[in-house]
Amino acid sequence: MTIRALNLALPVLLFSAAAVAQYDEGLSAGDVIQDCEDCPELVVIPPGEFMMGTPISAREVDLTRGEGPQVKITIGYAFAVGKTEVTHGQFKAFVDATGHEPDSLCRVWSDEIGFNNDPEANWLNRRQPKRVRDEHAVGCVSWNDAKAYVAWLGQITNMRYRLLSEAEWEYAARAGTTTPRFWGSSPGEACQWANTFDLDGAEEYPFPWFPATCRDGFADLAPVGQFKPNPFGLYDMIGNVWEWTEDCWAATHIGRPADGSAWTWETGCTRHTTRGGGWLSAPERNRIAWPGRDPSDMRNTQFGFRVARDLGTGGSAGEGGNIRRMTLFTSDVELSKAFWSDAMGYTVTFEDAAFGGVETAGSLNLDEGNRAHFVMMTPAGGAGPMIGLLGSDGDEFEPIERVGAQRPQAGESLLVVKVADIFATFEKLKVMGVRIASEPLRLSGQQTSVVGYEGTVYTPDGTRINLQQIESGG
Ligand SMILES: [Ca+2]
Repeated sequence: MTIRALNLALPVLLFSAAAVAQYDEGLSAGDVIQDCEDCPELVVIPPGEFMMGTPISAREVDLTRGEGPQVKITIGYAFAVGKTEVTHGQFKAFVDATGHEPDSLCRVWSDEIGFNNDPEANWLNRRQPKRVRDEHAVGCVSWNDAKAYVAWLGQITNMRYRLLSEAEWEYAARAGTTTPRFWGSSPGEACQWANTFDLDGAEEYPFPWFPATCRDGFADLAPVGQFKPNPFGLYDMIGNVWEWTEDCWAATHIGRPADGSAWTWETGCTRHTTRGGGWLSAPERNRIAWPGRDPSDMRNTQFGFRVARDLGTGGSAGEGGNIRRMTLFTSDVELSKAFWSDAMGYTVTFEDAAFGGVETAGSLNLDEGNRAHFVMMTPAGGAGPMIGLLGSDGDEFEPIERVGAQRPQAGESLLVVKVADIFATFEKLKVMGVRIASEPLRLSGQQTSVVGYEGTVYTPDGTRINLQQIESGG
């Protein structure tokens, strides 16, 4: 489901002569979207350009980390960025759904031995905070864990979720500002904007560096979103947890892609850039431009991440999860309407007058110009007429007659045709609260004359539905 919150800039724009730029999915800068109940909320970020890094003449600049000289980056596309860091509760939903097990061993603080790689510490038990809540930012997760999480989000939503590139991260963090911190220059003003190492932290933790000379109310990790957002409406872009980015770390910005894409090596890399500082880091590292350089499998109590997502539909990038067409058949018209409009977030026009010509309310997750159609077919064997939904991702709409040879057998209540990733569909259904009766399994093709996958689910009202992917035909 796509939830659109009020654009925060709307009251101003109402009195402005300038038109509000509209991006894919009909979204504007500042819109907040959420693709599923457990998905992170996202803020739509406009295209733009900025100078990445820190001027070499700046008072605070760390050339050993490659934060200078500056390079100009032009981001020619709007995209969506996690409003907050990924939370413990959101990561828990991923672990529950997938069984993904982040490794134990996390770098934490101990009053007895200081910083140490604790083999008993993990994302569930990070020592700091002593008792983790769902609203806390997730921590003790590696770059690999973060990549697995965004891949899963892509699968269950069929949206292109990913980590931010380092350039996108800095662009989003700056939000049009050019100062070392998005509130200005002074680390001593951090406490209304960010959870950094402060006087509250210094009372509890004897770290060997100076705190910011203010009190933010948290000695260690904070729940997300406790401080003022930056001008883009993003929270904790400085402080709380460090955020993994897609990029390989490099000792300079010279040579990096100028279009906002991630800078990575064909051979892969062992160190990725982390950004934004953290609750225990020194004030000079809690700056927009200061990059961490950390091993992909490293876990640290103050290391988490934030997600990004491309606008527009088309499946998860790199996962082969594009849903090109999907067809749902059920003999229950009302169930079908409710299932697709409520559960999948589609707006569907019932083109067949027999079904009332009704356009359902709600959001349309297909690109402009794409269509989703309910179609009717009469299966062999005397069962009653069925209706289905045929959607398109931008390819020309293909009528159901194309798959006439694959019509369902009598007694089958539903057929999904040419869903590119039936497993992604199952994950999506799980998130919707649909009970999975049987996981997708490969068919022999004996009964359907095709090779594919099938599984059975129950809708929330208990109706049994068979799902099937057809690999051939069409
Ligand atoms: Ca952060």
